[in-house]
Amino acid sequence: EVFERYIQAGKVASTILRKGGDLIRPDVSLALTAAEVEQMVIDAGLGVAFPVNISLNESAAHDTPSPEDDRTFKAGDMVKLDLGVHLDGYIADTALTVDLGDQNLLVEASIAARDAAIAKVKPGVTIGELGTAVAAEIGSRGYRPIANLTGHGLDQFRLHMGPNVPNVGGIGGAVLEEGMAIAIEPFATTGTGYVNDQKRVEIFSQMAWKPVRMPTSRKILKEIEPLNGLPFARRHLKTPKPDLSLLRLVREGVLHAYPVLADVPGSYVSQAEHTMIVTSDGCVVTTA
Ligand code: MET
Repeated sequence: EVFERYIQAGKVASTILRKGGDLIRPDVSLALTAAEVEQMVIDAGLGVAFPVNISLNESAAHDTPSPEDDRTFKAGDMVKLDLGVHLDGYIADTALTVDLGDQNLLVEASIAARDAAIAKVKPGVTIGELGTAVAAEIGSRGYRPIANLTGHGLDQFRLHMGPNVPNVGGIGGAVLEEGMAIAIEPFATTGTGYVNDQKRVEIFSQMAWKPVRMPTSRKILKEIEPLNGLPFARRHLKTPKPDLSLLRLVREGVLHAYPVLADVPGSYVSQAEHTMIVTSDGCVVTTA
């Protein structure tokens, strides 16, 4: 049953996210952390729904180690760990922030915002009400919510779909319905409240299925076929020298690129995320 699979994916994701968070210490390698976290998912017999995102400081999301990554965590870093686990395509998407400095209030702001929004979830509630709750919690603590990042609906093998759950007020529209799977993920920042696409791109997903010519491109598409459109990382590819083909496939509209998303240099961003299923009188948080 679908509901049971969401619950099972959520349980595994929650346990592994906590263990992953415990690995994050100064001098620990990001590449090793990503590999260990993803291996825990595989060892649990579930699927990695997207490359584990490890985003530092002003980076909010979509960073993951490159194939030749040599970064280590440093004292003072604000580390977002964002994990996706799936069972037969039913996804649990959950994130926490580890503060290796002394900005715990920033970490608490995104947690409080997430939990305030979750408390409002039930059929008939508009996404605008959730955004208002998020913005109030973060704003009252003296930080800004990131306005151009949102939570999202989920479906089988679909990580992002409607409704989008805003992190700011004043965006009305869509209404929650019983049975929807949604991820709520507020980001709190000391920066501008907007993220920009960075040059670095590590994560891609297939968005169109059409024939391509170049042998390397064909190899890449063959390799990612089992993912059914879920995102993958450059470091996951076995195809040699994939970078030119990746660029070309993005240009041809076959792949979607997810550039690293960052607020201004020197700022700090925190994130907290749970996945939930809307029930008749509220919701069940699968990743609690
Ligand atoms: N969980 C993050 C998101 O929903 C990372 C996905 S990988 C592109 O965007």
